Amino acid sequence: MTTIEADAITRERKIVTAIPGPKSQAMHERRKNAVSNGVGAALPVYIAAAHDSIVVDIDGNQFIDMASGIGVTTIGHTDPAVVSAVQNQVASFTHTCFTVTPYEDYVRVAELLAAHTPGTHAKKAVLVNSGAEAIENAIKIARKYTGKNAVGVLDHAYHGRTNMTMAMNFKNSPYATGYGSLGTAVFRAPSSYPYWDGLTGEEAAERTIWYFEKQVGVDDLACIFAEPIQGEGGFMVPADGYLNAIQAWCTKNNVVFIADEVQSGMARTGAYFASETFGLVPDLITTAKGIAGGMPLAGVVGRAEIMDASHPGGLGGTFGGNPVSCAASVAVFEQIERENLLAEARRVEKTLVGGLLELQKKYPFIGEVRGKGAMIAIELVQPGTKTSNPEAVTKAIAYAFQKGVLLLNAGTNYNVIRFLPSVKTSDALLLDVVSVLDEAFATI
Ligand code: PLZ
Repeated sequence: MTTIEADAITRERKIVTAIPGPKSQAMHERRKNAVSNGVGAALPVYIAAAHDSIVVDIDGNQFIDMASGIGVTTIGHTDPAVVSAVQNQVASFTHTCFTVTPYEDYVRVAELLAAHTPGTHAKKAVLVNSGAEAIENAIKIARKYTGKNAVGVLDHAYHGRTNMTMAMNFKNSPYATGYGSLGTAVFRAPSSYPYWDGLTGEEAAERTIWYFEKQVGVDDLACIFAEPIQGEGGFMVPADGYLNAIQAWCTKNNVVFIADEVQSGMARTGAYFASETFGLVPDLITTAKGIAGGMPLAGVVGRAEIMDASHPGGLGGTFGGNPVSCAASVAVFEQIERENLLAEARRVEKTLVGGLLELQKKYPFIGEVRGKGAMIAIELVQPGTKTSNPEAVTKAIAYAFQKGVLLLNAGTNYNVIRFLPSVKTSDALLLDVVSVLDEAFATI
């Protein structure tokens, strides 16, 4: 293994070999003999080190990271406070299982989640290992509380790859194809996609509610999941009032309103949770990704009476709320306050959206620039239409990769380029990314 110290990494992209370089190519060959073909490889350069917004591969190439491991390293790679919290905790103890012999940092993370999610009501939390596991638990919690079974989800949603969450994703392919029978009692309704449907929030909510009323009915519907800003679906910001109307309908009908903030949460959108930016107070929030600075941690947090409907022993697991992950998470919360990172996310939005709107004037295939904070996307279309242009997305991402920028696609039609930088990415690096995209688009 190559070791590179964080302070040896300069704040720039730097390409010194072909991409992927010879060492990465050799590693990829080795991988093919050892790692399941089912595991994807979007940008196959093998990583040696990372700091802030720069990732270094084993060939010595430096990339500006607009992916952040799919929106995880929100406060930057190897943040010194996170590194030292993890190092101290590893040296102290790494595991006891919280349901056997507990420890303070699990409790501290639950307190911090309660304090930083919308609403002043009493809240409680459970910690688990992954976003999908948080969703699975939120379903159990909502079913137990309401005594009802059905789960409502929205078009373009992504909730995970476990048995139940596979059934909740909008796209069957690639997530569920051939994997057998899916979790049951999942019902799907159209969402709010202003660029496509042109509906007001009120109109879109009326349509969503009509679907749930007709397909399920409030007597059977336990909960509705909504990503406040959809992640894999393409960063659609719903029309004003849409989510609020759904939430109000849920409250009236004893349906648990669950905000899946796995991708949109933890300072990403300029608030701790994106729900806050819409004036939403979800009954439950599922959280993961950015919550622990890259350490695996996820959770469900919400109304105490809903969380407490579960009997002792009904929730939990061996690794849930691992002490090292919890120590990292406490450090992330502290860094957000200390370094004023909610404001930094809003700065990222200003710089990135400003740059992308300039590109939109030049390139007629940029249909829409959208998002909040450091969760920004552009939807690419055939000029003069709203027809998806996945070829342009693929080309631009491949070009940027060659030049030292890591970008991910999104969108049901793979029609979106998304930007998920660390909120601490400098304006200079963000504008450099925009200039690389400018070059990329010029070739299309
Ligand atoms: N809910 C809203 O964004 C994870 C993974 C996509 P896990 N999305 C990124 C991929 O290609 O693997 C996600 C999400 C939302 C749930 C999940 C699932 O979280 O931690 O990946 O299980």
